[in-house]
Amino acid sequence: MSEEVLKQEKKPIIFSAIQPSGTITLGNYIGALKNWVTLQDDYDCIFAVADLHAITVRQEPATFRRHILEAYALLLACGIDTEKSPFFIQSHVHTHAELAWVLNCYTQFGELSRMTQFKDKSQKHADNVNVGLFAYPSLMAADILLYQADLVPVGADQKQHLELARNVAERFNGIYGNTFKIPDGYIPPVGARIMSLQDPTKKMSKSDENVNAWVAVLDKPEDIMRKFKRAVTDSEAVVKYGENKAGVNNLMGIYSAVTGKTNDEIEKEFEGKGYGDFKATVAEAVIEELRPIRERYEKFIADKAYLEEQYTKGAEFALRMSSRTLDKAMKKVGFIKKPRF
Ligand code: ATP
Ligand code: LTN
Repeated sequence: MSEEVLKQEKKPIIFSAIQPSGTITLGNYIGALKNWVTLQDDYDCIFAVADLHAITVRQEPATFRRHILEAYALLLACGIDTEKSPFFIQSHVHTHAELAWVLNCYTQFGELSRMTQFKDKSQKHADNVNVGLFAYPSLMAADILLYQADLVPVGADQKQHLELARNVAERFNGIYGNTFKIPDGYIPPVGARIMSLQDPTKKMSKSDENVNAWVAVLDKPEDIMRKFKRAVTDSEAVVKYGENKAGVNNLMGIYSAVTGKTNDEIEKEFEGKGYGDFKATVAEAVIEELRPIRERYEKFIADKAYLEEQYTKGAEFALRMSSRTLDKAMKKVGFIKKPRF
């Protein structure tokens, strides 16, 4: 998509990003990626691999490098179409780190201290509670505000960060006049919070040390089947959405997200059937959804030249578009116009 097209059509702008943290789970896929793919038709979407965010926890360099490229290839395999949606690697576009610094100076210590992800992660990584982990939401705000995004599709766990981005943008606009578009969140109606298969009161997370708790997009079919068969449910043996049925609700949510069936339809389909049948059918549906993604992934990851061509094209676009916002914001603060070299 060229900038000219972007200007002419004036569709609302969507920005989203995902961290290259190794495994991309079914939770990430249903909560975020699957929506990105469908939104591409109706919006002007811009996507990124948020590698700068990932160094808030310690990364081993060779593994990190591999994970960034794998995340890029996997997102292409999920259906990001670079003809429609610029797709880049965050660290390739220096405006992100620059605007993040400026926004840091308009973000209060108190408001960052209230971020639940910061509280959780600083407990999990008590030996490395670094300033980056604390300031992570300002970088995320910069990502979004640089592209004047109208909508930001994310899972429910990112809602608080999005709220902070809105507050900081409003504060900046309040001081200097209209500079940033105030973005809205787009939290999917189904699947915003896919839960652990082993403890359905917790979100599905790849950092869970129990590998049966999560399904990775690239898991082999037999592993997916095994994990679903072991999924924790309840002793009622009725496939019905309801209170105290977190395990069944979660499986219904997953099934609904991949098949498009409603809860009523799912309850009818499994009337009189046990959980064994139900779990196997959900697993089959997930396997079929993920099969073509795995196949496309294998093709992309083997073609480093193609990946480089795509992320270079994405970064060129992103730099041009984001520079306009960065220059505008810096001018308002009072910086002297950057010389051209
Ligand atoms: P971790 O659990 O290790 O902290 P994560 O799996 O949440 O990491 P992120 O990169 O933070 O990974 O999330 C990527 C996207 O996936 C975000 O938009 C997030 O909201 C969404 N997401 C993550 N987990 C889930 C889940 N269990 N259900 C729905 N969406 C999710
Ligand atoms: N913080 C997000 C990833 C992320 C993001 C963003 C999402 C980085 N920048 C901008 C939406 C918009 C996460 O951990 N899921």
